[in-house]
Formats: sequence, C-alpha cells, structure tokens
Amino acid sequence: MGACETDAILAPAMAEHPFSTQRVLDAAERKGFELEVVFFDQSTHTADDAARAVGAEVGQIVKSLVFVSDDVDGLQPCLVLVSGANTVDLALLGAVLTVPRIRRATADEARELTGFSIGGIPPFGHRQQIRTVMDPDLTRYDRVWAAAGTSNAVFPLAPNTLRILTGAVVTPIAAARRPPVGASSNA
Ligand code: 5CA
Repeated sequence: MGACETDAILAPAMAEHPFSTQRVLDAAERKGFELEVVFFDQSTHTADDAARAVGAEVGQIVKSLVFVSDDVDGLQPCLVLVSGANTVDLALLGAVLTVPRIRRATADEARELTGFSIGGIPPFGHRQQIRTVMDPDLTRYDRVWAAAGTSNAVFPLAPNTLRILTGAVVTPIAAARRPPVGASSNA
C-alpha cells in the first residue's frame, strides 16, 4: 500500500486485504452483501476506540463477544453481538440459551473458536458456525459498525443486515444500566 493521505481507506480502493479481513468480506459476499471495510491508522480494538475512529456513538459499535458453556459434550461457544454502550448479563444469557455454566471465553479460546483475535473478532466469517444472539439496542440505529477481522478495521451495516448475515436471535441480554442519580425508581 502506498502513502496514505487520510487515516481511513475504503476497502474497494485497496488491492489486497489482510487475510483475516478477506475472510469477513468473503463471508458477506457468499450471502450477497458487499461490505465497505474502513482501515484506520489508529486502533479500533475496543468499542470506545472504534467509536472515536469512526465518529459514531459508542452504542453504534458492535461488540462481538465470545462466551462458552460447559456442556456434557464439552465447551459450547456462543457469540453475543452487544451494543458498545452495554455489558452482557451472564445470568440472562444463560437463561436465554438454556445452557449451564456460561462464562466469557479466554483470549485463546476466542481465537481458537473463531479464528480471529480479540479486538478484531467480526460478527460472522468464523472458522465454524456459532450460535449468535444480538442485543436489540443495536436496532435503534440506522447503521452500526463491527470489527472486520483486525483491530484497526471496521465496517458499517444496517442492524437488520447484521441480523441476516449472522442468523442471530435478537433478544435482550444486556445488563440493566444504573438509573441516573435522582431518577425515579418506579420506572
Ligand atoms: N474492534 C472492537 C469494536 S468493533 C472490538 O472488537 N470490540 S470488542 O468489545 O468486541 O472486543 C474487545 C473487547 O474484548 C475488549 O473491550 C475486552 O472487553 C474484551 N477482551 C479483552 N481481553 C479479553 C480476554 N482475555 N478474554 C475475553 N475478552 C477480552
């Protein structure tokens, strides 16, 4: 890649993508969607980083978080697509999935299960099909941004496209946010 005058580069202008990003593009293309991946000089490793880089609200950033449950058949993975403004309620997630002993995957487990490293884990294009649930708060936005396989690449898409590409079940799994100080408690 030659000299970059701007810090963001649209994917179609690039001759080649990192292998991990190409896998995300290919997965979308197989379902008839063309993604516009944006690469940054700065990190998009966390939701806050990504929001700053793209100039979006943190709630518009899709965190693709890997969880595992301990089943009689061994570790069962689950992917949770959660708004960058939210955290996952583990008890709620376990109840929704009706699985026992659910916990966050370690970095090694997440890489092994998806084929991507934390900070760049995309919502689809993984090494295997992973049961996926999606936070309904993401549907509040016209478009959201997700990781494109590396910790400096993201792409925008409509929440409904995200749902279609991932086959996600949209169901509340976010922890309740604390009400602002002084707010009524009987809401
Ligand atoms: N690229 C961004 C925005 S799309 C992204 O991938 N965000 S993320 O939330 O999906 O993934 C980064 C998050 O992974 C970090 O905020 C952190 O919460 C989590 N993480 C970091 N280290 C670990 C670890 N060892 N095990 C599990 N999760 C981790």
